Amino acid sequence: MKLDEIKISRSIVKRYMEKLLDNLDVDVVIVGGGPAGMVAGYYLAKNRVKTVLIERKISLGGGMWAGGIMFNEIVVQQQGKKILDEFGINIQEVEPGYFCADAVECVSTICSHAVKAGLRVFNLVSVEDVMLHKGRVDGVVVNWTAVEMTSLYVDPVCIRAKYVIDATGHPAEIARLVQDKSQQKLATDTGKIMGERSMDADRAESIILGNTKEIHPGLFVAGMCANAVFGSPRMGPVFGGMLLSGKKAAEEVITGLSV
Ligand code: 48F
Repeated sequence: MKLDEIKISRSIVKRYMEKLLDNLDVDVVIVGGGPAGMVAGYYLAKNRVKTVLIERKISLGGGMWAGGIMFNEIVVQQQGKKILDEFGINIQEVEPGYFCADAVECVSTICSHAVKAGLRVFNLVSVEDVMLHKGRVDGVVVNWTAVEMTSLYVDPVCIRAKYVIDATGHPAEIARLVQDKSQQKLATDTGKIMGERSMDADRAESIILGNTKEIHPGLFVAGMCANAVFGSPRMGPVFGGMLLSGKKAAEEVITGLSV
């Protein structure tokens, strides 16, 4: 068969448009494809929840690719290990209770499982705003990352969702939009983003699941974003909390969808 460039182009445009049209009104939008977002997406999709993940960059994985100081190994504790085991990721116990895994294997395997479970990913797309109706976050406003990078004034499009999960990591971008742009109160002690605190890996990991919750009607926080919003410490390249937080966010959203 002789290849026709126009048929190649038509195939891509047709498939992408079908995906986009089919995912403009969904159950859940996850913003950010780091470890927390990918794991949340996996458990939601596995439970047949119609879920879209929006990632600004070309590839999913966020900070996980880089391990610690670009040494591409991550550490998890016993609890986090259970999630890596579920994905069949190779693990080595380097110190008693400290399990190491190859960061590239982690990202590629979790991403693959999530997509095969049915998670729909739109990469190279950024969330620049939320939809807010009657005091509830009920969707996101998206644009091409290339538009964001060039600062061209191009109007966005919207995706409606019953729940949005902010998994944008340290900057807590979606919570910040809700606080600053929409002047909404968040479910923290101060009603505002309390800010990330300095490194305390043990406390950060022990507190993150408690911080993984709905902080405004319709908006959950997961991963490092959850600690940043609640004024909790960072934990560096130990990733158990990220995985467990993603799983907990999915479980809480599923509970919310069923009531
Ligand atoms: O930063 P990131 O990996 O967040 P995470 O899942 O994991 C944090 C760890 O990597 C590490 C750590 C572990 O102990 O502290 O830092 O909480 O992934 C966040 C992703 O969100 C994307 C960003 O490109 C990254 O891949 N992102 C951020 N803002 C937006 C976004 C946005 N407005 N729209 C789309 N994607």
